[in-house]
Amino acid sequence: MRLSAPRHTAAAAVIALAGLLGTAAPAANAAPNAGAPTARAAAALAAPDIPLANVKAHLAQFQSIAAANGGNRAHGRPGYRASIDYVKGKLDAAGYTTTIQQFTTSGAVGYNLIAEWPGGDPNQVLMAGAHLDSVTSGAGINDNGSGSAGVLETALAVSRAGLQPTKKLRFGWWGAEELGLIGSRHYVTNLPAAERAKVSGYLNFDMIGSPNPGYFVYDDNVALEKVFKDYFGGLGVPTEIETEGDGRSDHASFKNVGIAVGGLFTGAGRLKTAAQAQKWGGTSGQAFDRCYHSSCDTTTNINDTALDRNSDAIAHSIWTLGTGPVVPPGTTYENTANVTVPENGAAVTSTVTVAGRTGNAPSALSVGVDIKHTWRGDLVIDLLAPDGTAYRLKNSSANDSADNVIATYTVNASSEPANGAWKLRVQDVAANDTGFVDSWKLTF
Ligand code: DTR
Ligand code: CA
Ligand code: ZN
Ligand code: ZN
Repeated sequence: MRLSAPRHTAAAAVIALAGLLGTAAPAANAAPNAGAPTARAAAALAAPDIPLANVKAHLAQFQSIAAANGGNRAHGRPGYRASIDYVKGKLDAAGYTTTIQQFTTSGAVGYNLIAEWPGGDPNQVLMAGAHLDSVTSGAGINDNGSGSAGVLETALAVSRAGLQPTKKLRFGWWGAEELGLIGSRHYVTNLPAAERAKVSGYLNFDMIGSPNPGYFVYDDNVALEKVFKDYFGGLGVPTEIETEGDGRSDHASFKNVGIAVGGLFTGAGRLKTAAQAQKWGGTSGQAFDRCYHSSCDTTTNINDTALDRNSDAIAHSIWTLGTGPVVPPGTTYENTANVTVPENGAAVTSTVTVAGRTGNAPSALSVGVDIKHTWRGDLVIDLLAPDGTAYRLKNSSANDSADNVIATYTVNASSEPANGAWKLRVQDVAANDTGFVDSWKLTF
């Protein structure tokens, strides 16, 4: 019976710490005195300040485009294509590889713009995006020139910095969001499954400069939410969870195919409460954006502080997630502590802690189990995800009198955030025969 400290915790902590300190940890299950670290994990770099004036210059361009094209930048109208051409021109000049993806909806051609920054691990894609279309009633400067400009200026800051990210940075500007997330859904639908699996996270920015702003953070993924909460915490700005309902912007297209999502929002037509005005300033009883979907959504419909803070938060998220440690596929998280399984008694658990990942666990999560027992048919074995969701690995079986359960199971855990405390739960449900969990591990 092996008696050893659970290497998983130490290993995961070392991996996480190494990611910050810039030295790689040996694999969790590496043999003692394993060779030099296989790859240096990069330390996350600090993001530059995003100049508010630059972001507002993009908004001024969007306003001019709308004025020159019938007063809007809506799907199917010339102002939208002119907006695409403006953003594309800036990115091409900054060294990005850009692609325009066409689609048709409501009888008109729509366009998505995708931009990739050279370098980074193509198997670990970090994506950020914003819808570029407005409604037909106006220029759509807050909704969503603000998000489009914040993402654009962050991409330009990456170029100015000559950033060498650990992840592949990909940016998207979506068409026809106002018609029902059409452009982003077209993108993910046409992204092969193998390519989707490479996207470690998608960050969405739709309305980030509302004139009576709130500071809302999407809570769809714990790791991505934390990046933004930590940023605003550092500013001393309280945040709230974005609660205007899932599915209200392009992140839903990505979440619907199992990609981890996060993002920021400063509010639309809902009224700011007194409590919110107390913590954020502004006017209680008034909408976060009184010009939501209206002709008055112009460059005067922006709160500079909110736009500045959120643009800087976008940069923080790209630098933090894009230059931080890339935990390579095939990393193992193991617990070798022995846990006695009570004979015909209560279930016991053994925990491995996963850290440093972004996104969800894979659809083929490998669960290696090593349980010593004198009648394995007595045993019921489950994998518990960090949120408690149980995945049955093995049922009991009265006739299976063989010794030990030494097996590897594959679990579709793609709906579970990767980071957190995963547990192996084992119960002996029959009399006689005893055993213990010798070790178990997750590999992905
Ligand atoms: N659907 C977005 C505005 C919107 C409304 N609720 C949310 C929540 C999260 C992001 C965006 C929104 C639009 O009109 O473009
Ligand atoms: Ca700034
Ligand atoms: Zn809108
Ligand atoms: Zn919007």
